[in-house]
Amino acid sequence: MVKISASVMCASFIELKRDLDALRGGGADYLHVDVMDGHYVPNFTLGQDFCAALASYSPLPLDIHLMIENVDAYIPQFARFTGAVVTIHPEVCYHPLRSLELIRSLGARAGISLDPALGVDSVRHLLPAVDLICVMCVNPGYAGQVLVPQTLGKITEAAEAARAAGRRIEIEVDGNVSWANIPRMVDAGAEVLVAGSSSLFEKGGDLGRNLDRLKLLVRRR
Ligand code: S6P
Ligand code: MG
Repeated sequence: MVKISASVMCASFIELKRDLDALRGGGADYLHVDVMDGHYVPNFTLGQDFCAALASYSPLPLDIHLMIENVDAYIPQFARFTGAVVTIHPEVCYHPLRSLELIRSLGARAGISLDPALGVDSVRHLLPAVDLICVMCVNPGYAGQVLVPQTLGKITEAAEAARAAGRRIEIEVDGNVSWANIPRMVDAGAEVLVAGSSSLFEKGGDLGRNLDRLKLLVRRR
């Protein structure tokens, strides 16, 4: 069953409770939290206090996407949330294996994210320490971008690498997960969809209705 990870940076910050209630009521699987530091990516977003507020209100597990430098210094502040998966960008870590082990040692699941420029081969040796591969279909930093088409093939490659590793590794896609792109992404092997401004939180749409539509769309695949 394909899971929905709702991208909280695309929710209404003013009406956040309303949106969190709709996501819970509608059966979203994760809350995707983008953490950006203005260095690794040219933008700032959500942080550890925001995650703590989410965790204190919503029972949905956090899917924390760290787009930051100096990640080891911050992992303990994010890996402490019950049921969380914490995802890093390996190209910004000196020793990604150590960072992944740190995440797991603190009780969270460990994820690696593949920037559009990063190939699946470059992370193959990390897979024994990985629980989720996040294939980014846009350059990290902003919501509302257009799919980089050559990333679609990487979803299939990542799914094959996960199978070859012989362990349960979830395949997530992040970036321009739109109504039009979802079928291709799921067919390519996506198991977790990060749903943001191009589907679940589309402008003028109703969150509850969009969540129903999303669930129907993935159930049909
Ligand atoms: C991008 C970030 C994503 C966005 C998501 C938004 O750096 O990692 O998680 O929040 O992609 O979705 P959309 O549909 O606007 O691309
Ligand atoms: Mg993200």
